[in-house]
Amino acid sequence: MLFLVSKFRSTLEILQLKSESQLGIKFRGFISCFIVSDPEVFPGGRCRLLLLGSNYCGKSSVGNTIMCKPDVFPVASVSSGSNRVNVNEKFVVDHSCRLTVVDPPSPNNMRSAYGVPDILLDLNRFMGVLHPGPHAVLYCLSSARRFTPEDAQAREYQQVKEHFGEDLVKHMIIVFTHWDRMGEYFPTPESFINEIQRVDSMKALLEDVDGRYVMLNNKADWPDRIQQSKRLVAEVKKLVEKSGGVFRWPPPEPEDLITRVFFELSTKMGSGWRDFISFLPGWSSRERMLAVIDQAREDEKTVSNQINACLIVWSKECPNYVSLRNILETLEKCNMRNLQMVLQKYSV
Ligand SMILES: Nc1nc2c(ncn2[C@@H]2O[C@H](COP(=O)(O)OP(=O)(O)OP(=O)(O)O)[C@@H](O)[C@H]2O)c(=O)[nH]1
Ligand SMILES: [Mg+2]
Repeated sequence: MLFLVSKFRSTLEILQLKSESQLGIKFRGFISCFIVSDPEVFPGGRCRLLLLGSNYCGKSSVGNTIMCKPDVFPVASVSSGSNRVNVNEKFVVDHSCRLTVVDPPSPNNMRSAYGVPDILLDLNRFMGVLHPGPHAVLYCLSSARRFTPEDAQAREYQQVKEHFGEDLVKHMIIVFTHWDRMGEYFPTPESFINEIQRVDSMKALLEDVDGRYVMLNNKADWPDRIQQSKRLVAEVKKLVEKSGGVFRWPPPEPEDLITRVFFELSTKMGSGWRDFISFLPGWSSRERMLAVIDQAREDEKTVSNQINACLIVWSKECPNYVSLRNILETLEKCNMRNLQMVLQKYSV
């Protein structure tokens, strides 16, 4: 019976999965959904993880280990690295929860693939999949590479940190891959950690994350990899308990700014406002969005008040989508150039 209930709930959740257009992204990976159970493990029985790290350090392999399954994420070959963001969501029996994992290419690969000036710009679009934010950011480092201050791994870590801000490290666990290769040189993980801490950048990195790290051997046999995965997810759980939440990205806007922006929108927007409300990202379903508009039209006499009422419901229901950037993008979609220009002054 319990099984059926969870299956039914999961089906509803599948129906509620936001469409591509709502998320404003194109999945290049694939999403598969299974049954949700044991909501005690993570709130809602879901755990969202973001993999980050340098080119070819083992991110996708870590993704497979966490999912307890081969080929969930494509592992790079010597000649071809990944240059696209892969997303996978599935119920993992071994963890009794549904895992959503985003596996992007390294910042350097993204730059060459997309040619964007901001190397991490593209990743921002994918953060919506992890809404309302990842429970943990698994920063992967290959333990088999040299650790020097000039090393690309240390440099890219700094870039990522600068991009996402200090809050990121509070939700970060360092995952050292290729532990099978280092085992013969270091009898214990601690001895390895002691050694790499002699490099200042590594010492600083481990201090940043409050000493949270795990060693992974992605070449082990599957029973072993499943055990490693369980240890990793247990670390994530500990982190969530300690940090008390998720890493919110984009960071919430200051409340007064949003109040002023809402005021501008509701007083200056005329016809076409319903399109604008419908294009705002984050609505759980089209039906829900239409119901909010209908309710506002019933309750409020003026268009200005109707817009304001919808915006308030939106900000309550979709707090992680409330950003000036999302509002400007929605105005762009609705061809509301004048209002876009009015609001540009807030995006200093
Ligand atoms: N020996 C060993 N090899 C590993 C381990 N983890 C990953 N590899 C190998 O390292 C190579 C790169 O692994 P990927 O998982 O594709 O690395 P990636 O970071 O996703 O690569 P990009 O997406 O191209 O940046 C592959 O040949 C893997 O088989 C590990 O723990 N031990
Ligand atoms: Mg990869």
